[in-house]
Amino acid sequence: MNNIMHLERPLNIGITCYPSIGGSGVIATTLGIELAKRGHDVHFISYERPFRLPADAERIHFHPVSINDYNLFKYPDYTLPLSVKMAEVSCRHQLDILHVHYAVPHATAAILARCMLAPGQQPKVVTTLHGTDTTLLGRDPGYGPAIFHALSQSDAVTTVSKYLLEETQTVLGFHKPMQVITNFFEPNPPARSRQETRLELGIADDQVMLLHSSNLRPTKRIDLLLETVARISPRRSFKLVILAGASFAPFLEDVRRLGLEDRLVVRENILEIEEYLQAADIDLITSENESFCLSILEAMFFGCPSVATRVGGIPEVVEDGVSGYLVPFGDANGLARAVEKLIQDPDLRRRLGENARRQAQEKFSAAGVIPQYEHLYQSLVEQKVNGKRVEPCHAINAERKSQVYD
Ligand code: GMT
Repeated sequence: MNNIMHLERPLNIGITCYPSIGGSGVIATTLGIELAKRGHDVHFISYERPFRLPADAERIHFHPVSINDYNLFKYPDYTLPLSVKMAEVSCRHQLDILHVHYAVPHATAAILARCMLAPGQQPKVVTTLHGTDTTLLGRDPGYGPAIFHALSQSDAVTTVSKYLLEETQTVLGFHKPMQVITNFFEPNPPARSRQETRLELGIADDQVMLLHSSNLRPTKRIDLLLETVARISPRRSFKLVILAGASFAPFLEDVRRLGLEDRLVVRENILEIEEYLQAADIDLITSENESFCLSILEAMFFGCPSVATRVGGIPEVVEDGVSGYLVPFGDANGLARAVEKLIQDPDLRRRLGENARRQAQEKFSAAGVIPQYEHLYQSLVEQKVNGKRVEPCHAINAERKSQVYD
């Protein structure tokens, strides 16, 4: 047990996130791993084990939520079994904090779970907003009011960028205090060398490796990515490696239409991203919107400058002209020219890459960000001890403990 700064005792922390490939799940998983390293007990509650969660880490526990597909339900329900599991885990493991990542449906389930518990058993609920839970679902009349309610009932709300905090105020009209705690990254040492990875990818010594890493969702605008790459010359000077968190098949027709077959290498569902990050020369992101863009940060840690669209929270991560280049969204020519500039000038690439690495370490390292969450948890636990809030509860209480199972 080490490193627990300013905390009187290690905490019992529940974390719920999407276990599939995506930035919010990656952040939640890394946060849990880092908290466990610092001596806290961390309980992940989700329908599957998060994909980057190690099987054997000390003080990390996983509680699966099982979902029954009853005939009466046209659509299987996840929110209720999730809330029951959250309440059970809270009760059995005396959770101090239930930290949910991505509001829908996790924040609503957490509020419901808290209501099922007796006052002394209720964990403090922390909701971290990641992006489309505000920017997309927050605008949907079928979700907006439920998100607003869950945020209002949370004991603390954090956002991953200043941009997302302001969007949450604008889109949801939510004006209670929120705190920006940015995303962070903690790279693992790559298991093989840069040369070995480039060899595997078929990238020649005199070729520049462009990297795009994402879950390929519509907001990532893979159409603009391919349009951009088709405009880069000379063609032989580069290859684009796509680390795809979903099937790339829907984009193959575009690849053929643009004649990019020999410029592209795609790898799907890669877990050891560090091997690829260290081999990359330029990160290329063409998103229509991002609240932060974790994949840019991951590349920055490996001294890789970015060319990206100037949208959402990206300018809080990339400093234009210092650690990369930002281009207005939709401008495929502008994006291609910025990439060409970096391809042609290895010294510039190195300089911007070093700035990127330095800024990533200074602003977005786990060592700097995790204590911000710990301080938040601690202030909430102190409130709990001082008994500031009392809520009705009861469905899951000490008498029902015998029914609790994991
Ligand atoms: O909102 C999403 O599309 C899901 C989410 C994810 O899990 O990939 O992405 C968001 O959260 C990331 C982690 O905080 C941010 O780095 C991404 O910018 C953000 N995506 C959007 O806002 C579109």
